Amino acid sequence: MMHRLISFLGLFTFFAALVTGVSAWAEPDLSQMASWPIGLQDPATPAMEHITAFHDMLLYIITGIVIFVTALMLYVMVRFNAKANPVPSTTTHNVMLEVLWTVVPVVILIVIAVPSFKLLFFEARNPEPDMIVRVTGHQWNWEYEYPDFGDVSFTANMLKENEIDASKGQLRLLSTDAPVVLPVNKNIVFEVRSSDVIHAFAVPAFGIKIDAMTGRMNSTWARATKTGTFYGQCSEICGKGHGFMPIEIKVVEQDEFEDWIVAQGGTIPESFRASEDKESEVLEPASSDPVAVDLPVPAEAH
Ligand SMILES: [Cu+2]
Repeated sequence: MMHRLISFLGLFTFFAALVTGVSAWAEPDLSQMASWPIGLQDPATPAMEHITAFHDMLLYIITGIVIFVTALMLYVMVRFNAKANPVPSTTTHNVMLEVLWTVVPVVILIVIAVPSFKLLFFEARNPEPDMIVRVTGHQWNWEYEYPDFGDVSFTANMLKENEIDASKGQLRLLSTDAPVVLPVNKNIVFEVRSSDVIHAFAVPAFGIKIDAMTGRMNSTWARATKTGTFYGQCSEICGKGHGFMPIEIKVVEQDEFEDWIVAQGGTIPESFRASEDKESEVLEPASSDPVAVDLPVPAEAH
């Protein structure tokens, strides 16, 4: 009896430690890149909110399928092994069963496909832009231009390890000497190109990843819904400096953004200043459940 109690206590302690350990492990701040996190980075745009919701829905579906198939297999192994069931059935057809195992997967695929395509179109069609940022990939840094704000352009290089100032929140391999500054709650279209080989402009918290090609321009869009610093990395193997051309984006309030543009020697067009009061097209998800959401289709850019 005592023996059993001790082993029960041991088991209990083990699981308690496991649960505590896992919850401590899951705790990293997902607003930034974190070591060994569980889950995706916190979304900073509607597109990433939809991606996260879609990912979570898929996780429920796949978990259900895994549990169901595992239970079926265990049942068959126990109930129909040679010892338990020495005389096997000779049944070869069962219409009901065959219809079911065709129809149920089709229904599951449709349930996945509908929100998947909605999300794909939502991301793929640029809304009416409030501003454009031209991004050019080079071996191995990123060049940024703000064509709507006069002559603002700069190249952002990764900070070397001895240049990192942790007190400013700078991060190794992610911080740059010239962060991209963007206004919050504005439709920003990124026009992405390359001057040499294929790179890819990717910012996980924005839910964007697009190839930077030579000889053509790709575009994607983001509407940051909160201020803060967000990081990305080149996501196409582009040579020996591939891991060392990070993207650092600071999202700030509009007046702070305008001050920054002026400090860079740029000018603020009247239309942009005016848009401060006027809400540009808001792309808010109506619900976190992608199946229930009727995603707004952004107006086509000219
Ligand atoms: Cu690259």
